[in-house]
Amino acid sequence: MSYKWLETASFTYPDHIAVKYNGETLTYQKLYMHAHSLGTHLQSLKKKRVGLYIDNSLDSVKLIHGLMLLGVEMVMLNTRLTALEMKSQLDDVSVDTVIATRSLEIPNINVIPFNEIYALPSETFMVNQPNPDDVLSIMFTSGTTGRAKAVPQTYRNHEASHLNCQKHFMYDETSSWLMVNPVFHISGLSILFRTVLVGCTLIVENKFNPSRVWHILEQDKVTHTSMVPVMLKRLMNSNGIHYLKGLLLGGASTTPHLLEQSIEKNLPVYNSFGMTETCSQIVQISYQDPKILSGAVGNVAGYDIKIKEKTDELLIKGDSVVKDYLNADLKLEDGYFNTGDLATIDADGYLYILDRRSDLIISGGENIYPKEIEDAVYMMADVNRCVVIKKDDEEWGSVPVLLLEDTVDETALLDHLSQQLAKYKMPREIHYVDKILMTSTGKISRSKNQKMFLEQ
Ligand code: S0N
Ligand code: MG
Ligand code: MG
Ligand code: MG
Repeated sequence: MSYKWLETASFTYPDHIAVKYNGETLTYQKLYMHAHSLGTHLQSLKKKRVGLYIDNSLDSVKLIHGLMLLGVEMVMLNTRLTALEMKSQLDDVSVDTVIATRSLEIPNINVIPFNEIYALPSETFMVNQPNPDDVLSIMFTSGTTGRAKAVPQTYRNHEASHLNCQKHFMYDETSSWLMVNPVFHISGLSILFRTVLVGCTLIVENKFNPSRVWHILEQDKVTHTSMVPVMLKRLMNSNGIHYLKGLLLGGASTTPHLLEQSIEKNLPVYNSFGMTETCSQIVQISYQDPKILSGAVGNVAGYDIKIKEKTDELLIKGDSVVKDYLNADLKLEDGYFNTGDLATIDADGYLYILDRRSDLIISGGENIYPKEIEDAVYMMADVNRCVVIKKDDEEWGSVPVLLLEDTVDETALLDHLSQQLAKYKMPREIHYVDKILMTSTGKISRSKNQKMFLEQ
């Protein structure tokens, strides 16, 4: 089995449209030529680990394929992060070079603007022949400690994830898949790989504008797409014609109401569960299965998925599951990856996520770990005790709220936090409390404070 995915597609389907962006299209043959040409100018990066600061665009698709021809490990940066957050991630995986499709400045990082690549000296080269366990992409997912964990996703992981997805979500060389999720998340990047692996069309969109999305769905006769619930919710506020065979929903929990509403609009929604560590969805459930409305995210028959006794934590094993983190230990339990999420499996094998891990806030599909915010707050000299909890939010699902014992200069605090944290991580509310509640062992208790906040 060859892992030269673009080369294979360009031989098998040279004239198929590989990618469409903003009215521009490239066939697989042309995409290969573009990727190869970029590769000739990027010889100095061969087999290296390089950061990518890219938006959803044609250039980004060419670039990713070009770097794959060179065997580069791509560190995907979330473009919403601050320069400080990116710098700490890059340092953690020893990266000093970033290619950017838009302007970027990070201290002590060599930034190569995409547009300047063609001016670099060019050399012919042998296209890389990847091994299954070579790392293809690295994504960060925040951890309990507040420090983001680097997740190395291999060729085998991505391929296994695609094969699993295809079984349920039936796409083939005639399909066209609209990518509205950021390419730096696995929700987006997985689509880039799924489409090249079957030789179908990838349609790229950079902003989630509902009326524009409806327009593309109709005009390009899109057959497949992926969304997080906040996107689908926005889509519900307008109408349009579509030819969709599947709309893959994931990244955050959803409500029966949104599912019902979408199904009423004839949208073929598949709810799913997946993570960065599982290289996207691992289980999914079709709109045609009545259990979708009861909150099931899939059936575990045929999967190595189980629930840990006593703790109810969801354990997963499989070829799409990554083996370790680059900067932390991934604890395998009996060969299973412990997701930390609480789940249950019913008598018919349907999986329900009861609660995401208690310290995780998912806002519009972006993961936020309270510890990251608390660490940033503690950098202010006049804060002795604080805790970040979550609050339900009509628009984003949930958002962070900061509880403080001490009175602080809020303007200074917010100014400081905005240097440290991406905008979506900024506390939406700040509350002063008499006492931040502690555990019996004298640590700040997130759950007790969460409960107190809800009851007040
Ligand atoms: C929902 C999105 C598109 C919202 O962004 P939008 O509308 O572009 O906002 P902006 O115009 O840029 O900014 C407006 C204001 O809103 C703030 N903001 C933006 N995003 C958020 C947010 N998420 N939370 C809170 N605030 C946000 C901005 O800061 C700005 O503020 P002001 O006005 O003050 O300047 C965008 O958030 C988005 O793209 N979200 C989705 C991200 C995503 O894809 N997450 C999934 C991650 N999970 C996984 O990848 C694993 C699961 C998975 O693989 C999967 C997931 C979904 C579907 C399929 C799969 C699969 O298995 O394949
Ligand atoms: Mg993440
Ligand atoms: Mg945006
Ligand atoms: Mg490790």
